[in-house]
Amino acid sequence: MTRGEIVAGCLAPHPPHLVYAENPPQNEPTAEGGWEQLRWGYERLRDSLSDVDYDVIVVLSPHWQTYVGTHFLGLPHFKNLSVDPVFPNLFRYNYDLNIDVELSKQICDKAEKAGLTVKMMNNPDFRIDYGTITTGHMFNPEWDKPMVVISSNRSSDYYSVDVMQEMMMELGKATREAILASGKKAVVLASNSLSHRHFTTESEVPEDMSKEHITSHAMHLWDMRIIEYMRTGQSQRIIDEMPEFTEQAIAESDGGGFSWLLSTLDIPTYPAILHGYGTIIGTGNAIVEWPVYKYKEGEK
Ligand code: 2X7
Ligand code: FE2
Repeated sequence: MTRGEIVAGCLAPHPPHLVYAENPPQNEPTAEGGWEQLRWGYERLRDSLSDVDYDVIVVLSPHWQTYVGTHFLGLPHFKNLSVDPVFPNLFRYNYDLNIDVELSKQICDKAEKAGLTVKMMNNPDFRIDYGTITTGHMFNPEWDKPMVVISSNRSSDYYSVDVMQEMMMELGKATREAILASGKKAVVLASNSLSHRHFTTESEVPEDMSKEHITSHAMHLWDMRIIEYMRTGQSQRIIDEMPEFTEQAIAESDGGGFSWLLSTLDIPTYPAILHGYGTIIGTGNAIVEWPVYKYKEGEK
């Protein structure tokens, strides 16, 4: 069997506002646009990968929160209505999602062998979280590729960011090994914002962009620092500073996706492509691609 490959890795944030502003037929509420900088960023990401061949999308979402180990969606098909618990006025999305159960199981088994606590999620009525769906929609609005969906084990809440990161580095290695052994080509997505301090009230018109800005200068400085590391191939510095970043910027990296992503990519030293940056209710969001396909990962 030919060796599998990770063809690209991306930071692909999931504020439901992005889907709301796109007005797709699957979402019930309608908007007058908004958050264009980020939506154009997703357009550039999709365009950048349009000629890259891959079989499966692997995503880790911080809004599927599991406290005992890491879980994997384990049935071939999920179809239902997903409502954002905080923004039901913006996100009521009818999803129809296919899972690559074979690869999910292979990653789950590798992670278990590495000593992590894992579980396949086989409840057909399980409601898929809005993080998975928003990232899934913005990355691939056609929904024409199967996915592997990985939960966020809340070890940063239960222990600390350092413990979370150690576990996510192991999960990243297991994910990578399973993909290479599978013979499949995968894109890996960490679904998370950067700085995550948000406003506590919503403006009357949610898409009123005159109200949108970062919550504080400190959050801006952290976001720019991390973006600069990504753009200059300094992933190890991100890993080293992750505990401080996560705590001081209240960053959504607390869910583990960012550490997991860098680990699946073997801590890349080449520059990532920044496709867009913008704020959503004050949080910082970057759409970033690590173009592994340019570096012939499969031949390593
Ligand atoms: O889940 C989110 C988020 N991460 C950032 C901003 C707004 C809403 O939802
Ligand atoms: Fe979020």
